[in-house]
Amino acid sequence: MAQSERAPGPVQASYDAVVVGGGFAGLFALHRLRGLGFSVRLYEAGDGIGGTWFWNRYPGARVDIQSLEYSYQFDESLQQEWSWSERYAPQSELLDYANHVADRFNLRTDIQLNTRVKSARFDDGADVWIVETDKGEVVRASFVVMATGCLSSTNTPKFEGLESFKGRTFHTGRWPREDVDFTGRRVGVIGTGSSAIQSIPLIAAEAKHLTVFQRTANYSVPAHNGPIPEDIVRDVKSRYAQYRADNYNTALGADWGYRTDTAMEHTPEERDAEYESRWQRGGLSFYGSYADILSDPAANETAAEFIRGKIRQIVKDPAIAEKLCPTTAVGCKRMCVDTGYYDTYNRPNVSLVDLRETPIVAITPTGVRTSAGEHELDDIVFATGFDAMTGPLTRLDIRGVGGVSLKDAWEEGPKNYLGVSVAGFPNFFIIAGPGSPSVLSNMLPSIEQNVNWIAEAMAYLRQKGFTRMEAEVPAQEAWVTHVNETAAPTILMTCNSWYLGANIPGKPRVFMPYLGVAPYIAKCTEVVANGYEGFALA
Ligand code: NA7
Repeated sequence: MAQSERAPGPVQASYDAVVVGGGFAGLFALHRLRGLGFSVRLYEAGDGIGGTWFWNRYPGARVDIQSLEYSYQFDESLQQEWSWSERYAPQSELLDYANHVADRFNLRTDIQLNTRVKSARFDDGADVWIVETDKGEVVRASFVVMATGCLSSTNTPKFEGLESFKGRTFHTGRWPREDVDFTGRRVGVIGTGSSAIQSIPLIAAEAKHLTVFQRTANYSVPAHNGPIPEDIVRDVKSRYAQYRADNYNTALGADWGYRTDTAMEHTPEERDAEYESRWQRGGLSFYGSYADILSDPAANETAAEFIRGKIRQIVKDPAIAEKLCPTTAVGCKRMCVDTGYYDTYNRPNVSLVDLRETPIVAITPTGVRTSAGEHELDDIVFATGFDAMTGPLTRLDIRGVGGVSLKDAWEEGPKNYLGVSVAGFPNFFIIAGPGSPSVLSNMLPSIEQNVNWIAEAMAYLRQKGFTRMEAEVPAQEAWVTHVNETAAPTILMTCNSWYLGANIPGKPRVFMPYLGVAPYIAKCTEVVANGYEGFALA
């Protein structure tokens, strides 16, 4: 019998909710649901909590949103008392923060580490889920809450000869816990997304030689990272609740000083002055520069050309600078935030291979062979990203009404209502799922909004004596259409991004996140005000 058809063993425990994943989403879901009196079991595959910040330990890994914003807001004393050492906290500090939160709110008693949820099947007669783990445990839960993250299913392209390589290999998203020493080694980094852009300067500083294999050049803006000035900390903390509320009321959910005027109503000099101020400010505030930056290709091109100008100034070899200049629209792929990325190409021990000119033919026992020849390497770092958004969900065997698997239901792309609920999968909720702002926003506040919404829905069901809640098909279809129609007129549709699933061969090309934090929250609020409009409650 195929594994997916095998009946799970006897049920060993029952909970109100099983939460899958112990990153920031899972931790808050556990806390919030427990606070409402629900019994909860949280399963985490890793041997520690922290999710993204547990797995992504590569050199230079840090958040690309300011830490004062990329942090929980649910507890005023937590946000007042915690202090960040840097404007963009490094991975280790984010992991410390996750562990601090787990201890502070006594979460560990309900967290089971080293346990991967394998399958979840809905028992239609009883309105419960039967959840099975890789440790052979079988538990019953009224609700399943997926906190599996957007970028947790790593992607290692199936290069010919991959297994034959005799040196060390790493994936940025599964970095070893112990320090990796690149001293004296010839290292290859494949990929130039955010993980590569953060790690390349540090690997280059250590390695004998670094070869970067670039398929698509990316836009990166300097982080200008460092300690957060005391007056800024004091100011934000003096009005934290309002600051958070103001950010929720924006398009992308972060404090990026959004202008409401358009780029094209200004002269080139005025635009460049604006972009220069964003460049000096650092980080992703570039997104806020003009209202039409993501919608008008001509406006977008002015920002693109500004950044290309910076690359040409920083990188001394004009041929290398040209290869590093992106040709896609700014923001079509998430912009990167770096410390010394472009300048790294001025080092004598760094070379750049443009895979558009000379594609990878194979990985060999001793390196990477492109159409131009062999690059001998001791180590290969795959900074090749993730099967984003849907991968972490569809790789589990999740079966709803009638035994239909989520993988099959989403064969043509993710379909859900508000990002949180899937028709045919009652009492099954997704945090930061496709169809929600998630990766097109500041993840942590978006996670908190989703968790609060789900927790309140569960409390509502309990209060009303309902045992079942699921998205109705027409509401789901309308939402999927709306998500796509919102992205359609923007530049977000114009490149091969992971937002579109285009980085994974064979994945349907569907725009997954929802563009617009403020309208999303308004819609979620409206749905509740109308008695969970679009949901079937029974
Ligand atoms: P990304 O942003 O998905 O970057 C992956 C990189 O790997 C990107 O440059 C890809 O090029 C490259 N890639 C993927 N497959 C291949 C193959 N087959 N050959 C050559 N190059 C390849 O992942 P990251 O981990 O850097 O960042 C993920 C997010 O984390 C980021 O957006 C931030 O939100 C934080 P491509 O662009 O597809 O041509």
